[in-house]
Amino acid sequence: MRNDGLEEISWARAASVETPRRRARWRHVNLPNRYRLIFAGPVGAGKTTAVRALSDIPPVDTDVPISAGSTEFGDGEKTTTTVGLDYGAWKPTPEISVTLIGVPGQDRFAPARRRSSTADTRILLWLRADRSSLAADAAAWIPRFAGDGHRMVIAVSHCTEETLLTVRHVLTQVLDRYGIPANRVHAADARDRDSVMRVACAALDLPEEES
Ligand SMILES: Nc1nc2c(ncn2[C@@H]2O[C@H](COP(=O)(O)OP(=O)(O)OP(=O)(O)O)[C@@H](O)[C@H]2O)c(=O)[nH]1
Ligand SMILES: [Mg+2]
Repeated sequence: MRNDGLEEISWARAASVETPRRRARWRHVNLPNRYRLIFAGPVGAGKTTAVRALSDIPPVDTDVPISAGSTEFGDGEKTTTTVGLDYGAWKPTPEISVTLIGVPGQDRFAPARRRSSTADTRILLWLRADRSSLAADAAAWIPRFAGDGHRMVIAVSHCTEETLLTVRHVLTQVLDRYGIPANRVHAADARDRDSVMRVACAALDLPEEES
């Protein structure tokens, strides 16, 4: 139960049962119907790809060819990098609008990153399971959202469900440091809409009373 006496109900659960009574309950608890979902994380983690996969509209991106060639970031498939913001929009239900904002991974484009602590903001931190810098990347990025750890879900690309336990183990120390539960870390393929939707729903479904 919420401490204000209202029954806690997640929008995801409410949306999955499309009955008028459930919708009335969703309105009753007055959850936000507009969200901003920030896609953050290191270069090549999959932020731009994920925004493209999830957006209902043709997304706006600010990608440019990687000047030194994709091998600069150890990924033969990646030929561009984001210098400004990615921008998309997603409506998980008719009542809810989510603005999707991808930020640049490269530090030299850091001025384009946004910090926000508004109640309607959720953060999807993208990491890569196949990077030896996995824990260091998490340690570098989580504090950039200091005070917003409760609004964050971690999506790990290049990660199978089988390797997820190993990834959570590798991240244990840094997660503990910032009080982020291990079950907030999910495997996700940024190229796959359903996969991105699952982690986006997990982020929107974080308990309201913590926000
Ligand atoms: N094999 C595999 N490839 C993936 C997966 N997720 C993303 N990718 C690929 O990884 C690359 C990610 O590139 P981007 O989406 O540009 O990465 P970004 O995080 O926006 O990078 P910057 O904008 O440079 O910070 C793309 O080539 C994707 O196709 C995954 O789960 N498995
Ligand atoms: Mg990008």
